Amino acid sequence: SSPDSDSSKPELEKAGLLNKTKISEGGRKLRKNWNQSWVVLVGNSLVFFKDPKSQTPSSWKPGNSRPESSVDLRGAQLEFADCLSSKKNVFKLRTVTGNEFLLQSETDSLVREWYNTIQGVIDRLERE
Ligand code: I3P
Repeated sequence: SSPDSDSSKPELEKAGLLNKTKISEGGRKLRKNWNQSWVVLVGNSLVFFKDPKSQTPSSWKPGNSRPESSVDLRGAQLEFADCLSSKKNVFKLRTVTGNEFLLQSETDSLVREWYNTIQGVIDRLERE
């Protein structure tokens, strides 16, 4: 292992439940399909898992659950986007590849925390 193996170990920044829908794929608009997602911010990525509560108790165990998808935050853009939904507390995440996601929760403070934490990672990656 390298001397800097500590700094190369992805850091878990945040994890929790958010409502999520993908609205574009490579710049092409998609039909919304809101679902609750278990969201994990680790290293340079935002990783989405299916909502554990929507699965049978035996099928979901931490660590043996495969991500549904994963987003590289390098060069990504965030903006609050209440105008893009009838829901409140919505923000949009756009990747360099032109994929766009809306993320939302009924809890204002939780959404602000997620927004700020993700923006912090985007800013860190820009400085690297
Ligand atoms: C969509 C669904 C979404 C809604 C979307 C509707 O209808 O109601 O929840 O987005 O609004 O088109 P359908 O189920 O028939 O696809 P919001 O909840 O974010 O408002 P939109 O078309 O104005 O984006």
